[in-house]
Amino acid sequence: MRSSGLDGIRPEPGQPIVVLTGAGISKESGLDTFRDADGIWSKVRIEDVATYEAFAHDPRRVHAFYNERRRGLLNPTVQPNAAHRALARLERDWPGQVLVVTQNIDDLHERAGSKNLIHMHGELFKVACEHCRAVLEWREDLSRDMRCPDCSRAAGLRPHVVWFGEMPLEMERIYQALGAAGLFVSIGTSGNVYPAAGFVSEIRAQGTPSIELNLEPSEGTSLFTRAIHGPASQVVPAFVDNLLVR
Ligand code: BV8
Repeated sequence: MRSSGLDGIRPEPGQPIVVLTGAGISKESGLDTFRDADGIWSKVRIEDVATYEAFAHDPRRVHAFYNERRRGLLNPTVQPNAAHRALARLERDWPGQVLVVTQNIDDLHERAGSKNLIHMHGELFKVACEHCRAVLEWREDLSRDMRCPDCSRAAGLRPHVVWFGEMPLEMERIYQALGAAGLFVSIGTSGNVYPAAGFVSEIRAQGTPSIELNLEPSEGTSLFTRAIHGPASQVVPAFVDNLLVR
């Protein structure tokens, strides 16, 4: 039976901490996860809305899928929760670097105050132009006929989101951070989607301690040194308090 505290895995002051987050950290802010019973993939198929082929085949349907999620994220009832805020506090108060690598495309980590942050699967409030490669802030609905503000060409704008089969962003920087980490923390992810789900195996192979903070055991839970299960808004602040106690 794994112990649930930090004894034996507490990083030394000055050691970097890498935190991976997934949809579960935003659930208590009112955003759906993907693989829970009522999750996004229970309502729509990945093949229909989250691949480049889907976009090429039916751009109107893919735009509608992301337009609906972008409007949902603009809803004023959707706010960062105590877990997002605890990670911003950890970055501010931990005597060493803290990097948050999120699979999420919402902006709740930024709004909670996290600065050292990588969106490896892209961002809902950004669009990319396939003609001029510009990546631009975007909060309205998007459609195929809209013109790129930079190059003025139409039929080239897409959500700045990494679809299945596309390379996640900033992988080199992520693997460098994992290689130097004194502790790896995984929060609110089911461990289904690669390469993110493979990070814990890299960490384990280099002998770095890891901890999973999740509502329930993830696919890869046995690979973690430690696991604490419960809602993120409760277990993450308690974890951060414990880390910062000295
Ligand atoms: C790529 C788009 C290659 C944006 C997403 C092995 C190696 C490499 C690739 C693969 C591989 N095996 C298979 C692949 C292909 C594929 C893949 O992993 N498929 C899976 C389904 C098997 N991977 C890819 O295609 C990736 N690309 O590898 O490219 C390549 C190589 C060279 C050159 C070019 C290409 C791209 C993956 C990214 C896809 N895009 N999103 C969007 O629409 O959002 S993935 C999607 O899943 C989201 O980003 C999401 O974040 C991510 C992971 O899901 P989770 O965040 O974990 O969410 P989930 O619902 O699953 O789980 C939520 C968890 O929270 C649960 O455990 C739940 O218990 C918990 N929870 C719930 N409530 C709470 C809670 N926890 C705490 N508190 C709560 N209150």
